[in-house]
Amino acid sequence: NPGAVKSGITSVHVNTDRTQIKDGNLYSTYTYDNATVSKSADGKYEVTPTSTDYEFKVDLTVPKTGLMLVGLGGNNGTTLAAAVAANRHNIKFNTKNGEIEPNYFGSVTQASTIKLGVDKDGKDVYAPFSEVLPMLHPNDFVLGGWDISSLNLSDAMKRAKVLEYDLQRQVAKHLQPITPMKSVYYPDFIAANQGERADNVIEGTDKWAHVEHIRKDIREFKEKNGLDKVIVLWTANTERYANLIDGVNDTADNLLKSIKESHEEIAPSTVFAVASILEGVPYINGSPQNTFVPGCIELAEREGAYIGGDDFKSGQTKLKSVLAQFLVDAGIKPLSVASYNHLGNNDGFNLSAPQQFRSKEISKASVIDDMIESNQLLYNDKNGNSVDHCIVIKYVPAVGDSKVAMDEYHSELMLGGHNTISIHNVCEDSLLATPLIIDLVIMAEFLSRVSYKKKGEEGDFQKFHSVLSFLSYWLKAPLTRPGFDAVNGLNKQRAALENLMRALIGLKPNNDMKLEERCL
Ligand code: NAI
Ligand code: DG6
Repeated sequence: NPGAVKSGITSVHVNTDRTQIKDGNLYSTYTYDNATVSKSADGKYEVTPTSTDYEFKVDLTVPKTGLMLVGLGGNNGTTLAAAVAANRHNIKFNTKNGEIEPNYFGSVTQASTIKLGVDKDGKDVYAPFSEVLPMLHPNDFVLGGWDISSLNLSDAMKRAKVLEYDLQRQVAKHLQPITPMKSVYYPDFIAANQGERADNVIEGTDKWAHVEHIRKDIREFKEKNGLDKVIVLWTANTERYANLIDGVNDTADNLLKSIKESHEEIAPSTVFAVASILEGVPYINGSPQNTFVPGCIELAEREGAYIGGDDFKSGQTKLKSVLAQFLVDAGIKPLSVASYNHLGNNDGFNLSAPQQFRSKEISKASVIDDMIESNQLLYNDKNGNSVDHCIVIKYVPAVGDSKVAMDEYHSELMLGGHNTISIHNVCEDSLLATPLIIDLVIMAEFLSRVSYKKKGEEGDFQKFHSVLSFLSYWLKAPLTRPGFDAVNGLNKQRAALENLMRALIGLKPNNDMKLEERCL
């Protein structure tokens, strides 16, 4: 059957002549329907439907993949290591509420479903996200990485104070043998209060030597573990923004030159990004700083390497990217969004310094920009075209990893009325963020196995653009291909992912018109 996606590979089998399996690859044809629109001065819309035929190719072989975390010994790094150990070894643990079985709740790829279609009675049928096409499983991650703190992962997990004691006790033996490699530390980029844990740093001040050092670490890790692929992900402290300076970090060549001159505006995270790009390894930024200066994006494009960022979208901002979208799409006009946070983990300690807070403030604030722009009936020159958006983060050690987020959405209703929504959200920070790391890695690896060509065009299949904006769902300030705007709304981000998966197995975009019910 030419439409067989599974072939013993996944449990989803599509009966279609739009797909074909050949030489370990799944080929599909897909018609991308859209419309180009122009708006005339008198407010009329001229809409022209467009259709482009694509061919997609998915390499069905899931490679043995290494995940190298920068910030391995932090709260997210150790929580990820413990979650993988618990799931891999099926470690059950006791809490005051009884026994808990390990799982990956909070991960889209591991714990959510995709609608495939309807059954014979018109009822929706869903399949696990991970069953649509062959994907990496987190239990198979080969984990390693770097930290400026030398603690082994078992002791680092205890320091993080995230996990239940009985779980810590049982996973300790799996984490204890893992010790982070020495890392790049330029004290000026993270809060001064982090200095006390920096006992595991690469010597010297030659930044190009640091790039070479990290490249060697990646190569050796790959070789030692017999890996087909490596993905590097930054989950280290939030850095301050690097100043964007013409001639320093504006182009790929200038960036490389500046690293060779050990310029002071080259951040550790950019050293890691450049090392990964030069090794052809995908690099994902889970923090808000501007690692991807223009020269770094250009370098990734030039080398054909994948990058994704910025800043995990875990709790408060994820909710904002649903709620603000809902309000604007409902024709209700948010006038102000005031977002307060307090947290007591090391991330909060680092963010208590003004420059690091500023990086976070920028990424948290950008999330409603595209929603405002989508509705000119609510936002315009006459009635006001901005939202008072206020971000506050305070360090309160007592609450530890249980970040408290309080949000107030104050909106304008019909005839001068007002609606105020107040939200109090306690996010167990690292337990929310860690599944995002899992998804980002699994999807980055998956996307790197997809290629396409426009139907009828000569030449080989091409890879997606270097900036993997399909990852936006998990990121607060999605990095986009230069010249394109970010999509922040969570539902749109999710729809893009689902529809891509569907396209690859020969299905059209999701359709919720429910004509089975509504037409006789
Ligand atoms: P953490 O402070 O517990 O861990 C960060 C780790 O990075 C520490 O172990 C630190 O020693 C290490 N580190 C700092 N500079 C380094 C360098 N140059 N090289 C290698 N290691 C370095 O922080 P956590 O909670 O794990 O968060 C990590 C990052 O993820 C932070 O930037 C945070 O803002 C970001 N983030 C976290 C979210 C969450 O919900 N936990 C959500 C969104 C973003
Ligand atoms: C305080 O805001 C600490 C941050 O690192 C957040 O925990 C993180 O950025 C997650 O933010 P959000 O807004 O997605 O919950």
